[in-house]
Amino acid sequence: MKRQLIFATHNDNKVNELNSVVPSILKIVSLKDIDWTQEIEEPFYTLEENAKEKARVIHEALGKECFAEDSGLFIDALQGAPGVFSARYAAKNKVDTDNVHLVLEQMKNVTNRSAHFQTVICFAENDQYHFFSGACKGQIIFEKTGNSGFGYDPIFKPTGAEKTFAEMTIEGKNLFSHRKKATDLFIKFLEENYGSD
Ligand code: ITT
Repeated sequence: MKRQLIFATHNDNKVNELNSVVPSILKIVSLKDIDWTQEIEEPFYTLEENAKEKARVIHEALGKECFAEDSGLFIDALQGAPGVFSARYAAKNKVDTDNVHLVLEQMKNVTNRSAHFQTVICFAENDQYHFFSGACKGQIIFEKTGNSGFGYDPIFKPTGAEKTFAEMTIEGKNLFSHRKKATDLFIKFLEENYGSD
């Protein structure tokens, strides 16, 4: 029988990326799948605390194990911005294209293009919280390139790649991705603590 795990997210792209990585024994159930429409506040200044908050709200409300993740793009020349505020960098409502345009505008005359994505997954079970982290280094390019993915994918080229994340398939992105690295550690933890079946 499949093991069901709630992923406390409203972001379908994150769910698709997770589903491309998790073993078939796991069934990922998103907030949409359980008809949880309320937005969960992310009031903190670190990915860890916000990931924990999303996992905690659902864990306490439903009394079931679940996980959440918080991610961000950290740009060296912008002192780590947009960072933990990546989803709402340009304005309060989350619009990916506005965020991307603001970054491109701020980076217009900047020569240091170094940046990294970071993901922190928080897994909540029996009122305990476990954390798994992954990062991906790369460069911010000058123009949006590619139509796949989400968020800042069209302006981020990972180190060692010829393409932006938005020019890659999910499998291609997984060769570099922050989210894939964090998810691998999470899966390893589940296998070590619960077995692989
Ligand atoms: P949930 O909180 O519901 O999980 P969200 O989209 O609000 O979904 P975050 O709070 O973690 O997610 O915000 C992270 C933002 O950072 C996200 O909206 C994207 O703009 C960006 N981001 C995160 N991971 C990314 C990735 O792999 N590629 C491109 N952009 C990414």
